[in-house]
Amino acid sequence: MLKLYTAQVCPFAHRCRLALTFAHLEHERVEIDLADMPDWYRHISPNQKVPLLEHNGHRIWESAIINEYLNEAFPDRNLLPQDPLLRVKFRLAVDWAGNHIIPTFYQVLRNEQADAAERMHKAIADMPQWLSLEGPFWLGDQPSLADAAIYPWFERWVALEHYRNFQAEWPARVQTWLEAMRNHPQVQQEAGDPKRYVSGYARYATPAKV
Ligand SMILES: N[C@@H](CCC(=O)N[C@@H](CS)C(=O)NCC(=O)O)C(=O)O
Repeated sequence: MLKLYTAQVCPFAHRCRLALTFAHLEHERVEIDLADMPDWYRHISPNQKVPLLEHNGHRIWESAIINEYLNEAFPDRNLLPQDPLLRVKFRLAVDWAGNHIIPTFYQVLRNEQADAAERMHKAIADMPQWLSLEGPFWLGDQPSLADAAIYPWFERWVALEHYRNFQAEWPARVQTWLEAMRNHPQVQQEAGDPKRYVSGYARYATPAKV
């Protein structure tokens, strides 16, 4: 039995929701209120965060580790291609996004570093070299853990547009990827409400005055 503790607003939890859905894995979901995290959840969550996966009585946390576990525990679900070089491409892309797109997303949102927007424009311009040439998905013609790991921040881009008027100039290959993702039925199944992303990020974008 698989159970995912998740929160709709959380991009890290979104990674695991996408992986479970891409893999067609039957599971239960428990929505955790991050604004008022229940004590019972604090007791079971080793890092006090979502996502958390339970599988046959075992607990697994950290989104990237959960998705790696799903890939290894259910190898027939093709979450990653077999080709070792495509797996390298997956790891390099996730590493790159983790160093460039993801931290910069929050820096732009919080408006806390003068050069963050400029660095984000550069990361977007660099992005095509990390995607497969053929596409339309990150590693080829099927969505994989690479898409699951990186797309959640792009679905939340509306928050950067709303709070910072950040207008990205997507290179053609990135535009193709975004459209393929937005139109994919399983991605749509997991899609959040843009208005909820905007309201959910208000506390990051407009910190309380002290
Ligand atoms: N490195 C963690 C990050 C998870 C994370 O930061 N989750 C946030 C929500 S997006 C959280 O649960 N924060 C706890 C809180 O808001 O109290 C992962 O990849 O799973």
